[in-house]
Amino acid sequence: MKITKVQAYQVLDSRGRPTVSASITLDDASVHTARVPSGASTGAHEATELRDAGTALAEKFYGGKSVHIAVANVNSKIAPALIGNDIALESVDQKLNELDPSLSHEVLGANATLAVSLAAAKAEAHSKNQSLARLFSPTGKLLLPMPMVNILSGGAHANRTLDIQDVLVLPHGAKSFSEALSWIVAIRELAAVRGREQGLVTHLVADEGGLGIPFDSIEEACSFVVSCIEELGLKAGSDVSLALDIASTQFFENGRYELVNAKKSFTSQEFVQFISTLVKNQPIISIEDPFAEDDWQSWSAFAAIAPKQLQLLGDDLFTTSPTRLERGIVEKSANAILIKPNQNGLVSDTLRVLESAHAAGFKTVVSARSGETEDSWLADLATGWKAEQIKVGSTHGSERNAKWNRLLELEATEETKFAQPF
Ligand code: 2PG
Ligand code: MG
Repeated sequence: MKITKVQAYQVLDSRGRPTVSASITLDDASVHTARVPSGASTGAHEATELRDAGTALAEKFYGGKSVHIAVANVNSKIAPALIGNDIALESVDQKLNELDPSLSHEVLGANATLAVSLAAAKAEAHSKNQSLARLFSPTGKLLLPMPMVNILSGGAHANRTLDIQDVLVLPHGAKSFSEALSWIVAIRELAAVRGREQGLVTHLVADEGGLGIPFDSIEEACSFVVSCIEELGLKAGSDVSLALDIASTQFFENGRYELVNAKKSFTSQEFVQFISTLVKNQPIISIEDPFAEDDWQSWSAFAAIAPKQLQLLGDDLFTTSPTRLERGIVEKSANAILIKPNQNGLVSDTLRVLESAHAAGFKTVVSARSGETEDSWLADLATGWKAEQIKVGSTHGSERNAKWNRLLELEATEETKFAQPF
């Protein structure tokens, strides 16, 4: 099938900020639309998100965040290069790389390239009469990823109620995806009730749907979630474990890790010790960005002493970049990578990063952003790509539940297997 039209326009994400939506029309008149997410705790090495700030196109009331330049790049630069071509994700991505050979997609904007790339993936799946998940995994059982789900939020997503960004849970003892999700909903609900009873502030629902309950110490926040897990009759550490996103780049200042709520300040070496003690004292099975994005030394120092079963997960460290992943493999900085398509800018290049990670024995967690849309493509990508884990925030907010619901749909309608990464 051939591409007859490519059109982008500006829409809103879950924070009410503008983002790019792109549609590809095929010669059977079908239209395939994709919307891109946007982060708040973004890494310095992410692909370029083009916004209008400082240009004549900036819309006053969006505070410079409008995306008309990226939209115009799709409509006037990308569209003419694609119209008339056969639909195939690989060739669309190749064309996008030719139009903007910069690694960070700074010419066209990664928000422009990713929107078109995703629309192309959906359009190719349609042309083959497949779902998006099946485009990448045409035969056999689909692998449903283990959900890593946000219970408490802090950092940039919740007005810094906690020093760290997220306390999440991994329900690795569940037998199915739907059972895993039911445990998580119960844990989150109970956390809200018990928080209220203990006189804590529980009304702040954070950017990703987690509870913005303030805790001065990370240990207290962990213990609170563990008590909710156990009250439900689940075993912390074997049914459900904790996963933390420390997002430490956010509080790394002048070479020190500054925990403002805890009123503690650490050198890199001291923070390696602090993290080491934390993972010993709590049933933590995964820890993301414990060290800042360019503090490579601390990453390798901690990796050398970390418990073997601990997932040491790089987000801002790797920013879904092939070169940064390569360095992390060589320097043994981590053993897992967060995969965010909009940190990279293209679907097929993101898949290549995931494949290199798997080849190096790394675990992979496909992840949404704090600013999301109702689009559910991430669930299909995680499944089709055989990523064994997925992170999309909490179980509140339709932009989050769109992804969980798509996974429930795949579980109900396809031959699937539930991933057991732990
Ligand atoms: C992260 C993501 C999602 P953001 O740090 O992992 O939780 O946050 O999209 O704000 O970068
Ligand atoms: Mg992160």
